[in-house]
Amino acid sequence: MQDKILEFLKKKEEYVSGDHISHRLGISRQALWKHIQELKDDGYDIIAVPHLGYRLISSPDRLYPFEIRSHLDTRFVGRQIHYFDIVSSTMNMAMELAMSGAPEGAIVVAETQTKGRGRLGRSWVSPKYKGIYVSLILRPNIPPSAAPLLTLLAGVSVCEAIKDFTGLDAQIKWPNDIFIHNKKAGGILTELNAEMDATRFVSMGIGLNVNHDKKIESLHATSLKEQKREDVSRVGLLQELLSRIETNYLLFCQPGRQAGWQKGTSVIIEKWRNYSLTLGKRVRIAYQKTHLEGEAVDIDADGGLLIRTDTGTVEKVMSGDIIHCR
Ligand code: BT5
Repeated sequence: MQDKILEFLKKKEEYVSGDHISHRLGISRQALWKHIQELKDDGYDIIAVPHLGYRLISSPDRLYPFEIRSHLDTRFVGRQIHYFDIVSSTMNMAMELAMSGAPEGAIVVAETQTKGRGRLGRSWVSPKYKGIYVSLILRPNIPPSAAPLLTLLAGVSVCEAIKDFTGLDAQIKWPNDIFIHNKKAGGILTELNAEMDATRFVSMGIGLNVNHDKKIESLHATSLKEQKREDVSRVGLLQELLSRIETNYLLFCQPGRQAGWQKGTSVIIEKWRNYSLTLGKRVRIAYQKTHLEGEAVDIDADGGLLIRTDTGTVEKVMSGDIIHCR
């Protein structure tokens, strides 16, 4: 009901009569008044003037499902939204929901996380109302070995959304870091639930520093606000991101086609190369007890990074942390 009331109030920048709203929504004026109080408690600045009605002065920057849904142009991504003011990690929630049958495209979004996580048990700093912390449930028809490609897909989608929505140039440090001007602004965590050769579901987690204004703990990090020198609408950016993910996912999976994902891969990889901060750089990587150093020359069809070492051999790494040497 609150979303319907907001629709009325957002349509006009003037007073809307309470009679009109309650009549159109088929509720009593008292019930309308109660809903308006709830909206005010949620941070909406609404004024009420006798004989004139209600007027929306401003909306809070909150990731409320009805805010995300309004103007969302996707078919299935973000159509089911699980919203939390506070959560341990959106990844845990997404895993639970996926296990109990949540549909493809469902998202878990939170205003803050107490145990936001990165790879290998590392933590993700998630200050309240400042960032985007979201996990998406996907059920792609791909073998588990193709899952790293979804991390690339998420990276491309994040860069596209940032460019479109803010004009900023974001880049991807292989495999999962989003950088702006050589500082980390976001990260991607892909977790999957799979059998031997079939993927049951994937939880695609994305953390983005949006309106952080102070130094982000002691990290070498940045935020979109710091780069843009103004606040960025988290709702608007998230809508753009969900839309980009859906478009890229449909390109990647090409539903209905046998092994369609193999054809879609090249499109995603081509896009990824354009956003790469890593390719062409000299890199060092610790990977399964081996240390490799060389030039990052390309990524291959399954998302692995190809490194040409000083002896001229090309080695492929599938995961790990890389250091850009220069
Ligand atoms: C990542 O891991 O970069 C993936 C982060 C994914 C976070 C999202 S938020 C929504 C969803 N729910 C979750 O619980 N997680 C996902 P990794 O490459 O392992 O990098 C982790 C490292 O990044 C940490 O060890 C810190 O050094 C650094 N870091 C932590 N928080 C940061 C932040 N807010 N901004 C920049 N760097 C950060």
